Amino acid sequence: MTMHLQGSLFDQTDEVRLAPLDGLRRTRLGSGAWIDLLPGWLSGADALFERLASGVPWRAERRAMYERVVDVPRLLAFYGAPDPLPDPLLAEARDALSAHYADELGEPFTTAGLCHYRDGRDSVAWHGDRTGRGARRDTMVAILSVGAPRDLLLRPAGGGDTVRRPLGHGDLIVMGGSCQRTWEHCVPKSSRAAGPRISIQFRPHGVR
Ligand SMILES: O=C(O)CCC(=O)C(=O)O
Repeated sequence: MTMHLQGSLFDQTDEVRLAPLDGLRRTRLGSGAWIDLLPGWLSGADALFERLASGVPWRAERRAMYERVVDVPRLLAFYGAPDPLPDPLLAEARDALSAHYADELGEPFTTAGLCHYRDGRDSVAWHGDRTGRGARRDTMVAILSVGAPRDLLLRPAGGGDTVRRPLGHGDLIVMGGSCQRTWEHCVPKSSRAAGPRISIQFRPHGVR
């Protein structure tokens, strides 16, 4: 199953290229959590979207939820540290992030999780990436977004005001510090007609 992007509506550039990461801007959320944002990190993102949509072996999963087993409302793929990534541009992105954050993170980004939101009905519920080291230590999760714009929402884990960050075609967001422990994030369903979106999440070893 391949869902195509109406490319020319999103990105007018043919050259697929990552911008320098020194354009990242940090927002401190509180409790040691922060987000870095770089809109338009990737230009020419239509081509990457099409390659990933058609080339990644997407899995539809089902999960136990309370007393029922339900469809996970998005398609998934995961590449662990030893796995070759499905596109050379993803390796370039991972390596650029690892170099940029080397001092602050102290380890490289090694895994890539991919989510394919087929339309506005697909979503991810409130959560923190707390499986593994994200539960105990500060870490970083970097997300490159391609395709239809969707909102990423963040809120303090104990409750509080929600922060909304619209993620567009080629945008980068990095959640860092204590963000996975002290805050939660989600991509809510959208009642607006939303086209397909692919999110690529880079994480260090042992963070899920
Ligand atoms: O789609 C996104 O940008 C967020 C994905 C996410 O939070 C996750 O898969 O854990």
